Amino acid sequence: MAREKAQWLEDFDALRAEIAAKPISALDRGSLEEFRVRILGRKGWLTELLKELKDFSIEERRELGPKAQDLKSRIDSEVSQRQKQLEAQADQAQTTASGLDLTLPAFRPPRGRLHPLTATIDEIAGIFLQMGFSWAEGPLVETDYHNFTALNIPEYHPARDLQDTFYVEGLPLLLRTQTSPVQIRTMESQRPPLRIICPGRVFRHEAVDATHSAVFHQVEGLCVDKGISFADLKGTISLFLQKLFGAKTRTLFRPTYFPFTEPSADVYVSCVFCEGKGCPVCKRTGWIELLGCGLVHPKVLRNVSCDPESWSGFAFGIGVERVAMLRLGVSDIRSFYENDVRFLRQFDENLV
Ligand code: 2U9
Repeated sequence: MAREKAQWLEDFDALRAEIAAKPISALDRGSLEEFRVRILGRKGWLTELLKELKDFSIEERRELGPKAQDLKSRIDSEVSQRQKQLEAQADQAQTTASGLDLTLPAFRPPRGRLHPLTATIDEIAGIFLQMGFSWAEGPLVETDYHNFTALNIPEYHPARDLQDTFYVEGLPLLLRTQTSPVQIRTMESQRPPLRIICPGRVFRHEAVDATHSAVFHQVEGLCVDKGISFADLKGTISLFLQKLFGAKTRTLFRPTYFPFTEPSADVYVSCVFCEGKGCPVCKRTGWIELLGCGLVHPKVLRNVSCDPESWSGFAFGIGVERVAMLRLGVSDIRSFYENDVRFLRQFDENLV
């Protein structure tokens, strides 16, 4: 046994000497793999030495075991370290050979932006949200009741005519012609006081031209509370228009007729281009018509079980495309829907 131990130690020292003479960190790819198999493989030098330990006495195993294990873990770690180092060197060499320069600055990704109509909706809505209104939404496909009847639009009203409304074939449904049904639905589920704005898409069977589109956008608003008067409506709308077009903007309320409001008004702003002096945009009148509004008709309040003796409210509606066209100097409404990036890119600075 003593001779075997001497033999074991001789082999062990020879292995250590080999590593000392040619460190693992200096081996190339081929000789590293050859070394790994020869030393650590199933029939490898060190593997055999470790296997042989079982034939030694307990004392000898205590003496030789830790020596062999120490050397094995040192070799294991040095081999894998060298493998990683060689792989990294090979990657680097491949990158250099391919001419790829990883130090070059990256391409700047193209920046997205909001569509000018979305940005206009957000701006209009933002002003009302600041005043305490909440954003409400509803379905695009509506019932005749929510779109017309509840809003006091009588059966014979021309807005119901096939020429103005898209009806869903075979169903008692239609594409909403205004966002007012959202207000009706909100009042059906919520008791006043309430202040909501309803931005969204609406549909009208229109002949399309530079100022008309069969699909367009509105922001409508509704405020219902105790003691709401025309003064609240004028104050809210005037402040809104000043925030949208600047503090110098003057407003003009001219009586008109809507079935859902009484009294009703068309609202004009002093021309943003000539400040009211008269120019081609305002057709030399100094005023631009921008929105409609009024006090909610008592019949409409009754339709949503709201007693007009206790509650009153004002409502308004504004066309988003019209505001965007005026502010951005767009002369053809169709440009908003064509998705031509040359058109859309013009508004990078203005809107986002
Ligand atoms: C309820 C009661 C009343 C909404 C209103 C207008 C006046 C109006 C137009 C503006 C330009 C439509 O896009 S447009 O062509 N809208 O003039 N809309 S008052 O009145 C309501 C709404 C809901 C319950």
